[in-house]
Amino acid sequence: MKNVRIALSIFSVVLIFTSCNEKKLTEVQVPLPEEEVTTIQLGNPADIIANEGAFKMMPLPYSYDALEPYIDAKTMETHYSKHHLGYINKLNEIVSGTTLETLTIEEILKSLDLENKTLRNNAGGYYNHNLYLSNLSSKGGGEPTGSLHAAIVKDFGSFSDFKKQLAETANKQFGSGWAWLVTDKTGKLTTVGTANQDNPLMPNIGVTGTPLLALDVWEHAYYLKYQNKRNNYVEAFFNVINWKIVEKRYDESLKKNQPIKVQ
Ligand code: MN3
Repeated sequence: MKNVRIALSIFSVVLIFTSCNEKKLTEVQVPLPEEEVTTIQLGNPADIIANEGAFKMMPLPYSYDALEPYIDAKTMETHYSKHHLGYINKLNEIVSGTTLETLTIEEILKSLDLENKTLRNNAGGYYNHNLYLSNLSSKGGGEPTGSLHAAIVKDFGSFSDFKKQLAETANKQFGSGWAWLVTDKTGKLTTVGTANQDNPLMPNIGVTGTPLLALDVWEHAYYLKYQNKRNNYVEAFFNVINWKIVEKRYDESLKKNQPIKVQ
């Protein structure tokens, strides 16, 4: 028993000694996990070149991130450098060595045989994206001026009624397609929708007119940022419309058709 007591005493002394010699703990800051890196490496639109052929890439008149926050940079990059490039390359393949090579894209579309599905999709895709991409600007939005504004008020009632109508056309387009502002030969404006890569220049698709403004409602145009909320993308689109270009297109169409003067 005595031995046990001695052993316990020695043990206690050792414990006290050990605890006295323990290094004093100091409080340290545990670093928080680093914030997720959100910087995306973007390419340069000027590096995107179509394969040799009759049709070339339209230079993008702004950077991929210019339309943020309304249209995100990654969507713009994929749209221009993958989808648009794909349509041009296929179109060049189709027209290569044929009489179509010498025609403008508008001439190809106006004389299109709808049964020629590959040409229909790729000629449409090329033309539609040129119009859509050139319709946009970081300094866009607001309302048009001049004869286009007067025509919008005359034909829709007001700019806000026009906006509502184009948004409705875009939102009700089932599946992939486009919403358009078009003018007829008299200068009258309407909005129309088309499926897939069809457009109002194609014969016998049920809508006609000279396209002035194109709104891409394929999922690839908005899904990364807006997922299923197409209406939010459509609403955002109005903030980046380059009305100067649309006005110019409208005035040119008036001259070409010598229409009734729009008051
Ligand atoms: Mn598209």
